[in-house]
Amino acid sequence: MDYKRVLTIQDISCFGQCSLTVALPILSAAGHETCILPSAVLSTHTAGFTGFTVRDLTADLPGIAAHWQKEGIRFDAIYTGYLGSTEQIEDVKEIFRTCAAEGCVTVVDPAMADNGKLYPAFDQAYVEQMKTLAFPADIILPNITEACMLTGWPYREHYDEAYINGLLDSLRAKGAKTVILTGVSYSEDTTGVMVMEGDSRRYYTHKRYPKGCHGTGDVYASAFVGALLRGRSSYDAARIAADYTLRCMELTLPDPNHWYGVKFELALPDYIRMLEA
Ligand code: PXL
Repeated sequence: MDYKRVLTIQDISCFGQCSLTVALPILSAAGHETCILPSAVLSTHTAGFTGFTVRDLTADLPGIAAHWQKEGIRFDAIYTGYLGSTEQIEDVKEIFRTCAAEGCVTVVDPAMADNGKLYPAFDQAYVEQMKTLAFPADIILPNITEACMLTGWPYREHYDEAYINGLLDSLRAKGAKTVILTGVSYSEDTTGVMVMEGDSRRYYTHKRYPKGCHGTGDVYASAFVGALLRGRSSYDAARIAADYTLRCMELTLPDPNHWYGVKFELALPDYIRMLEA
């Protein structure tokens, strides 16, 4: 099996099962050498907790990148998620330029918003900077809210296929290459992902739970990157990531105390089986 080296840049939420604490184990389970660059350290994630601590690591990024360059360290893929500051995005772009191995795939999850709203730490300046990271990337994985913020397309809670096609056209017009648009639902009991690659658009639809879970965007993106680096097509990787994320939700939803994340560890054996099928 090919042994790929992937760098993932996102925060460490010490408690809460999101960002690096899910990306590292999922990418490792997929069989990849997984290197991390923490964008910030938080006591918990910001969705549902109050009074969390945040240490922004923006000042550390240039030194880390310079050391890697000196050591000749290069990555086959670079995958970004929740970042620590607007200013940090320039450093991340520099890392894309200087630490990419030949044929490196860049994947940006513009993790900044959901349900029509920005996460508490971010503002419009962050959105503007995120556009400069996301549009040149090989693959982006926005949800509908993030895609609207990146394009200026009006956010709607209720929509139809024409609306989603307009949103995808708008992403394409701004320069997006491959787009995995998550959380696209046309009925009460189904949801799915739209995979746009050039002129091709394919929809993978699956069961929808009445209630969502925190952290599933990060679980999804990590499982997608893991499968992609195993040589799967974007559509296949999007499908495997969806099936794995659903399994994580199925194992979590019966436990009302586990509101802050998903029990993704319990489903890792299923994920590995999906990658081997
Ligand atoms: O799951 C996305 C995410 C990552 N990191 C932090 C967050 C969130 C979502 O709220 O707060 C710190």
